[in-house]
Amino acid sequence: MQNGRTTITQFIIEEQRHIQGATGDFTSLLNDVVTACKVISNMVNHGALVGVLGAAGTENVQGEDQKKLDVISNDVFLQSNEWAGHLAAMASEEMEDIYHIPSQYPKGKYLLTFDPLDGSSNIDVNVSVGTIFSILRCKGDCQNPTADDFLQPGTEQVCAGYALYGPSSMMVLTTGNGVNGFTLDQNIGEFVLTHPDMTIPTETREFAINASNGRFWEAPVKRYVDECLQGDTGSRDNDFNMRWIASMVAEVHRILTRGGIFMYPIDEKMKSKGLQGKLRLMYEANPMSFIVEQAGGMSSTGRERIMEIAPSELHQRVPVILGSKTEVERVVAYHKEHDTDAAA
Ligand code: AHM
Ligand code: MG
Repeated sequence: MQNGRTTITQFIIEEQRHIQGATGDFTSLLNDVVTACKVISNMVNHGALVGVLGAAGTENVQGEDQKKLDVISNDVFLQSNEWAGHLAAMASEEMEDIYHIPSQYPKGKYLLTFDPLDGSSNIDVNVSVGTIFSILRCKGDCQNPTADDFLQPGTEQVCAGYALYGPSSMMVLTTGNGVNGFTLDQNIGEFVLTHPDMTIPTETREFAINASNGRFWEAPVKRYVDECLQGDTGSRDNDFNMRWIASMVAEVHRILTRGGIFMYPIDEKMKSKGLQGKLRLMYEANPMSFIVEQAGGMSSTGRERIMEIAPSELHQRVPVILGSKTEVERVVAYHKEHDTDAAA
């Protein structure tokens, strides 16, 4: 406790006490993840002062230009989590193959996937970015893990979380028992519980989508957005507000705070390139879906629950529609109607 406040360390240890047979392994792993996020937060905060802005001059496995901070954050995550003996392997947006634990360290029973710096197109313009992570159990040979060991549906996640590096740095976590938010107190270097039991309001009048892709959207998405834009002159009888930060962590955090819907749907342009979506299943869509569902929201591709997708590859992409339940249900219903009509 810090002056009557609960630190994230205390919170995690107290949660562990409710789990029969818990060894402290998971608690300790989560502490290392928290440390990595604190280091990244510190670098993001210092920005140009410590020379971390700008392009790295390299591309990641998705063919996207890497920022210096993408590469640095990835290294921080690897170094913070490789040594303690909790992990069998790691996988990241920034690495094509899984990361094997160096032979000098013991291996453990968990798998960690992460996007070390999501929304990194925002770094140089000083807009919020974040880290997303997901923890799975290694169910195969934990001494010799392969990429196949990671290919578990989102329903198997032990824990998911994100760190948001915004006006204040926050950590939001779920272990399947609700969602809790912590704010980094820079003075003591600890995340402190500030947002217990976060829940997403079921109704909302705010949507988030990159409207520049509008001409490529599928009919159900066009229909939903058109109705929002018509406001109180259309069938929704209500005016809607729109936001697009281009940083999924900030977008999801807003939805956890005041409701809303976030969409990065599949569109014709992606299909023509053979892509299944923009966002990645294992370290973006699944952890965010776990958090959103635990906060009473809903998450879907438009056609299926994201967390039930059986992954076929590490860097698989999926359409993402998540947020307040009634709105996501509406978009899913529009997809269903559209697909049924098309089949008929
Ligand atoms: P990144 O992981 O390469 O940063 O990309 C993911 C980000 C999401 O945070 C955000 O929702 C989306 O990409 C923004 O895409 P766009 O630039 O098309 O608006
Ligand atoms: Mg990302």
